[in-house]
Amino acid sequence: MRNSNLVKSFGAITSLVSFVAMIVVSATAMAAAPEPWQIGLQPPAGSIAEKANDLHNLLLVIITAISVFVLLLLVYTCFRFRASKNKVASKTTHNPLIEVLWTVIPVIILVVIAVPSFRLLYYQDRTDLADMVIKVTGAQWYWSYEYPDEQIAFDSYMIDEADLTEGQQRLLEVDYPMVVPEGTRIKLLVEGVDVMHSFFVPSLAVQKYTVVGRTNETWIDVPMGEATYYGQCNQICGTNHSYMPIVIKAVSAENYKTWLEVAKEEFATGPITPSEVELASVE
Ligand SMILES: [Cu+2]
Repeated sequence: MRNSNLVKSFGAITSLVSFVAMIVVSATAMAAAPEPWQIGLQPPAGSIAEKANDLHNLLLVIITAISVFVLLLLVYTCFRFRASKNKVASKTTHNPLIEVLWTVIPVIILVVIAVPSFRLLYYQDRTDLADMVIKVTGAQWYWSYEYPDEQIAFDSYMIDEADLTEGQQRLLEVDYPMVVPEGTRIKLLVEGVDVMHSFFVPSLAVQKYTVVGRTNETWIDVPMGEATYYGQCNQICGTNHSYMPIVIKAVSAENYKTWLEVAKEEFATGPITPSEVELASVE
């Protein structure tokens, strides 16, 4: 009883902390980026990230309870069985009840962890309800974004530190971000052209390896509200691995339309066929 109260109040405290963090973040123009002295995860954006955050909070409660229990057990054992009070050592070798308990209880804990883990794993794996498709290609050392339905494609390079303007994030800004309309579910087709990279945006809880010659699928659930989501390649991919950030800019439907008009002029590719993509990557 006391334990479940403890778990409840711990859960309440973590929810309160994330709630306050979300208010602070939304008050300072929505930008999902790492912050100096950050301890927890970035505030979750969209359903996948919210579910991942909930699982993280559940695991935090479980792992804290286990750590405290093991610590107390160690302290008690050191005190209770200290040499000065136990001149003759105990010869106990087996205790069936304890042995069953320390096998069954961890199994139950693992099952409690496995059920929500698998549920989330399958939820974030793919969606049938995508509003649009974007093909993401990882290259040494930049990202390419293709919008097959709009027939546009463009490369996205990091902005050098010397060229940053006031308020921009070091090592995280790019010249051409992936622009998406707010409140959409986007299917991402992820591929690599030279070595393995990884498309990782923490606030949207998406991380997918880009593998040469293989198209991986994942999706992002971009919530309502104009916001900038920052991410990075998180697969060690060569010298400039740290210099290929990801920027996803969520804009209103109206602004997206305006961007699309300009983008269609600037980044027109004509119909994209797989063979063309392959050829472009070879050149
Ligand atoms: Cu990379």
